[in-house]
Amino acid sequence: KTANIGVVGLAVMGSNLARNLASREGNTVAVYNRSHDKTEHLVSTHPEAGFISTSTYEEFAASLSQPRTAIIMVKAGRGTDAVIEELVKVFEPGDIIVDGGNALFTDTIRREKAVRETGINFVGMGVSGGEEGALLGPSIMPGGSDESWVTLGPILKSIAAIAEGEPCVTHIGHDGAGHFVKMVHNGIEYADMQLIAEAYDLIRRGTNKSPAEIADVFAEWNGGELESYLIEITAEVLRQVDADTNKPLVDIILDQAGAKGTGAWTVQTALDLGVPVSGIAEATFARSLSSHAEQRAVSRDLPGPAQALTVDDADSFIEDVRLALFASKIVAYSQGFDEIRAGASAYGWNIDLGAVSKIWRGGCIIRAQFLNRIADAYRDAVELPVLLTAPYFVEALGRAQDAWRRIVSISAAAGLPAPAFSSSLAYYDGLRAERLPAALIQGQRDFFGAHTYKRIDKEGTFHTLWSGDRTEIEAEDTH
Ligand code: NBP
Repeated sequence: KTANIGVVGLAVMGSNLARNLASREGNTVAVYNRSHDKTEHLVSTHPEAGFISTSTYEEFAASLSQPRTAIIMVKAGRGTDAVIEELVKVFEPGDIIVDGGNALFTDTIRREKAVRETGINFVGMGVSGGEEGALLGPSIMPGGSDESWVTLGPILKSIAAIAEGEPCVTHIGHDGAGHFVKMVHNGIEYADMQLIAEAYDLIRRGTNKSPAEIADVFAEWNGGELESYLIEITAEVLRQVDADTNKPLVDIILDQAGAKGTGAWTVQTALDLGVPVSGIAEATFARSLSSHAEQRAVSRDLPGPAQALTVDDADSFIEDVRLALFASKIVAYSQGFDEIRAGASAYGWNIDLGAVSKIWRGGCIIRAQFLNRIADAYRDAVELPVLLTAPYFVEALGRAQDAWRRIVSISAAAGLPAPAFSSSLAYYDGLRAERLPAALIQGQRDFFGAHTYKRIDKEGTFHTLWSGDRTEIEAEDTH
């Protein structure tokens, strides 16, 4: 018996992905794990899958039909390099090694280059949707060569989530493109979660509604333009009652948010690319701030405003919060797609942004109705420079902006942190501005560092002789 696909790494993600693969018509799956007991456990608990159990890399390679195709699902980092090193020894030119772990895209670019030298294909593949997604249908973001996509495409389409009849997988682009897009997906996820958390907090403080009552608000929102997995699970979390204390679980959970680093990668990469993903950055920093318990403890007595948040009409306040959330969410996605566009241009990937939005409609954490509107926007204008200037979003922002401004003002006046709401609004107004005070910054830079500036009224690069007679001279362009 030979397998058409193999999985290396049988912790929760690998096991579930292997079972997903095995459940599809026509697939026979070979499995391997460094500690063989995990392999035995998977094979014996899932006889229906018909796995081919292997205990060495040689046996694993021998069990695969050609071109051999193996998906690695191990802890990202050194583990991935260790497995690649072994597979390269037993695979042959034309075979395909896929890394489905959460690799940093620059590692994927490096690995692809190294593996390609051997004639073996290397595909970095983002997989989103957690354990359940891996088992039932994830959103899959493969990079790698066109040649590997020919073999891999049909297999991945068969295991991906389905959204409106279409599998949630597309060939994103060469080498690290898939992991890059997965990284930005996670960054957008951070922003989306922070915005929802700010909305919850404002409603709670503004209306004194209980978490269970706010769960109803989110459940209702989930029936409209905010419909998404994250809004849906927010209602579930808010409704949960702690068995020990009988209090809402959300009041018992320690308010320090963890992070595994993909949000930070998104922001670090955006800084390198010069893309202002301020909403994603605020969301990432908000998690950091929350986790600095000692700093929060010594800051608790800092002065705040005399006036607490007062809300006269709870229903209209909640509607304002909803609109602020929607507008800020549009900004977060617009910034995320801007980063993908910039990454594609910097790394030479040909990424179809509309196709990316479509494969996020199912299987992944940010799955949402709204992504159809993004797909529409890129269908109508492939080269759209700013996503939020597409007609649908312009209309939505026009409808939301007054409420958004009210919410940002009210929260600032009441001393309530709403960093993602307010930074998203500042980004929006920054983009809209006819003139920005960047002109003054250029003047300052020229003053202390002779960094030169351009003029609005004539070509060329200029410097003012600040320490001399303050006349202007034409200068070399030094930036
Ligand atoms: P883990 O990230 O916990 O990794 C455990 C697996 O890595 C085990 O199979 C382990 O083998 C193997 N491994 C390690 Br550690 N070092 C190894 C080495 N040097 N050589 C060979 N194998 C090695 O597993 P996971 O949570 O299933 O995640 C797998 C990948 O999927 C990760 O990259 C993760 O970031 C990514 N991912 C996870 C999720 C999620 O929701 N959990 C979602 C999307 C992507 P052993 O059994 O012999 O120790």
